[in-house]
Amino acid sequence: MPPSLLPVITVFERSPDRGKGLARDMRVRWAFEEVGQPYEVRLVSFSAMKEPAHRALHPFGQIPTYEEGALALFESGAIVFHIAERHAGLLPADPNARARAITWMFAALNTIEPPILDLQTTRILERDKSWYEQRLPVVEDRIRERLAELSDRLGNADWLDGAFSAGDLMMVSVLLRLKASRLLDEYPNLFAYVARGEARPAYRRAFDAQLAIFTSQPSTGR
Ligand code: GTB
Repeated sequence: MPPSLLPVITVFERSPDRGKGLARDMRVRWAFEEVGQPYEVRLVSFSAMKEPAHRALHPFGQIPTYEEGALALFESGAIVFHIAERHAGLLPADPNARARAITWMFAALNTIEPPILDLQTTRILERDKSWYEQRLPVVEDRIRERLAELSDRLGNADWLDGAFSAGDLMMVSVLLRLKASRLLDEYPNLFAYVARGEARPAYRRAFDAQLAIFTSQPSTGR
């Protein structure tokens, strides 16, 4: 096949979340949709992800990756940042406001996402441990601490720093993982913030595109 003229991202051939939009290609799709950049997807299986051809793109054998011409990127944060830098719409023109929006991207990935991932790891991998019931509330309280701080900062604002930016895109993407846990419900302004993100037409288009992959596949009986 000739190389694509459009950016190409890799996504799960069969996402374990069954189309709930929780895999990290979702934030990249959303960024493309916000800036109006068409893109293509290449589906990869779990086994193909660990093959040398995919590892040449992604050293850790994961999705998403991004390819455009001679450029290959991995890490959803770096990919969203790249898209936001190359197109108008996700980062403010004012240098200070731009730096603050980028700061929120880092805050989402480095400060808010880690305790949320910790909760998921605990729930999935540690459920059978004797100390699971003691550990779970500790992990949840660590998340609550961060959510309370974020909630205080957001206050009554629609977005974290003025107009919607890549910082909000990343923060909403990270918080969405909490939807199933009900932790988000404890912070009504954060709950509404996430709902505002999900209501954006660009988010809806991205969500529908990833869901279409799941619904177009024959049922595996899972
Ligand atoms: N830091 C990297 C980034 O931000 O891009 C992390 C990339 C990553 O964890 N990718 C995951 C992956 O490829 C998919 S998103 N995993 C396969 C592997 O490591 O072998 C993580 C994910 C997986 C499943 C669900 N789910 O089922 O809900 C949600 C999110």
